[in-house]
Amino acid sequence: MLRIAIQSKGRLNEESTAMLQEIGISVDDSKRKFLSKVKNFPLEVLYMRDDDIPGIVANGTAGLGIVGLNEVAEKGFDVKIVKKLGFGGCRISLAIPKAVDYQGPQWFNGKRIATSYPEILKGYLKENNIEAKIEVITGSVEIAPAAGIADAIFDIVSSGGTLVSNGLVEVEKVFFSEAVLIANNDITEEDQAILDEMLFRIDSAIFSRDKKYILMNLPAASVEEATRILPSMRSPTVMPLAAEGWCAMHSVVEEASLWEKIAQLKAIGAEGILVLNIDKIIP
Ligand code: PRT
Ligand code: ZN
Repeated sequence: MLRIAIQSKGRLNEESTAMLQEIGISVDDSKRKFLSKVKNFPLEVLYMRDDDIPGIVANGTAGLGIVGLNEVAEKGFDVKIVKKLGFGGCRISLAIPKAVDYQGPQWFNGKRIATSYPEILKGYLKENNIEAKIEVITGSVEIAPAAGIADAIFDIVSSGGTLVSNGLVEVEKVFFSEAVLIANNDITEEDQAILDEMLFRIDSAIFSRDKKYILMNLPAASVEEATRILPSMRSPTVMPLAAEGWCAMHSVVEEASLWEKIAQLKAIGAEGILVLNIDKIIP
């Protein structure tokens, strides 16, 4: 039975479960369970600490895993990165006390840097010819400079709020991460077919994200212009209305440009504009 390892609790747990739900895989999310079977898909879900996921996938205990790219890079296990999933975005950065007059990465020469990501940091220091001492800490890295344990930190940053509240500034963004789907290098043909079906569904879910369905009434004379404003997957759907000289147009629009498009459509006479959520798009 193909297994997928996901984080049992923590930042990626909810979104990993939601991603599986989104692709029609109903997960029994009682977190007390270590292993749970999926009812409507040939898959078992294994709940683990994120640190253990790359190793468990590399040794084949689970064929698949969802984990931060940072963990995969840090642990160095040989696994296939099958898909970036578009959630859990963060970066690992070097940060220093804000009073320091920082001129560039050479500042780190001879300094002590606290981190939970020694391997990624080693790679960066080597690439930049910096000799620094790495202090490995597994939690609350951001307090290390104030506690006198280190001169700087190398830690995960997302909004930057934690750095600010600890009097630190981010000076080098070193590694960009997000949640990824990883796979064992030697999964069977049968498991590969299951993975392919999952990937097909994931692509559709990612494609549907941040898109809205838009419909409106429009003077027939404006259809050409509206088609330019709303380039759809192939072309927008246009239907005549009972009222002479009017038609209805349906299309898909990126949420980011929604209000800008609405303004343009109103300017060419669009009325009765409806914007609806999309559940799935199969391109
Ligand atoms: O118990 P387990 O070992 O499974 O979990 P964990 O405590 O090791 O990891 P967890 O749940 O904190 O994070 C899991 C994964 O989420 C990480 O490996 C990253 O891939 C991803 N991720 C995304 C983050 C963040 N954003 C994040 N902001 N992981 C941690 N943080 C922490 C960071 O360490 C720092 O303390 O949040 C703080 C910074 O956040 P901002 O927003 O203040 O900058
Ligand atoms: Zn962890």
